[in-house]
Amino acid sequence: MSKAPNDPLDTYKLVVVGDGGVGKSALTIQFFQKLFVTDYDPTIEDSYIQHTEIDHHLCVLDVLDTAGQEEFSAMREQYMRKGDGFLLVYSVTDKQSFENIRHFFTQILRVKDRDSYPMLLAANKVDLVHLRKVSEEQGREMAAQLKVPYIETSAKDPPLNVDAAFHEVVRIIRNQPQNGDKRRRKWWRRDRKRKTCQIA
Ligand SMILES: Nc1nc2c(ncn2[C@@H]2O[C@H](COP(=O)(O)OP(=O)(O)OP(=O)(O)O)[C@@H](O)[C@H]2O)c(=O)[nH]1
Ligand SMILES: [Mg+2]
Repeated sequence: MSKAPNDPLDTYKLVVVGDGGVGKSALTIQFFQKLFVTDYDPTIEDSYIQHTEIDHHLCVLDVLDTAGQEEFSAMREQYMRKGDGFLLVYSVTDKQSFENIRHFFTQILRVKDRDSYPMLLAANKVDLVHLRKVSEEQGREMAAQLKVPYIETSAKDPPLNVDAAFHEVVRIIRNQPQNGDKRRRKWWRRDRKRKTCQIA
């Protein structure tokens, strides 16, 4: 979270990640423009910015909609560095996209050099009931293992939990401990200890 010099409002940089075709752009466009995009046009990188009121506090939401397609995966570390919080999106109709969530999760923690980071697991396309391959139970179990909240979404009209998903990530960012308490990844702590021992 940061404050621009002339902007008294908190700015939250959210990054939407997940495999290609899971609905990252559809969710983002539904959130910002209140419409459902039916066509699939693979994203390279799009960003959206808007003033939003969340829990009676006005803030600036700066959302980066990323490329899920493997050919753009080299850009991932760069955008991960910029994010204050992440929406990890998979499609309930695509088992592989669900399994790949772990890779995004692990990469974010590695790039941030942290044990945990503000993230939310979003199970998208729940309107496609007959095509569903990943159950709510499996989704919740994954979320529990990763220790992140779980939400079921649909970007299709009428949207389900789209605003709630973006707002929840902001809440997680707001509720995290202040800078001094942020925990570094364990290996880093071990590494530091080892260095200290060598010096002594
Ligand atoms: N039924 C249904 N279709 C959806 C939903 N979300 C997205 N779609 C459709 O799924 C397709 C892919 O959606 P996108 O939002 O473009 O996927 P993406 O994750 O942005 O894909 P990349 O940009 O390649 O990473 C489009 O045809 C969307 O209309 C949803 O919640 N329900
Ligand atoms: Mg997209």
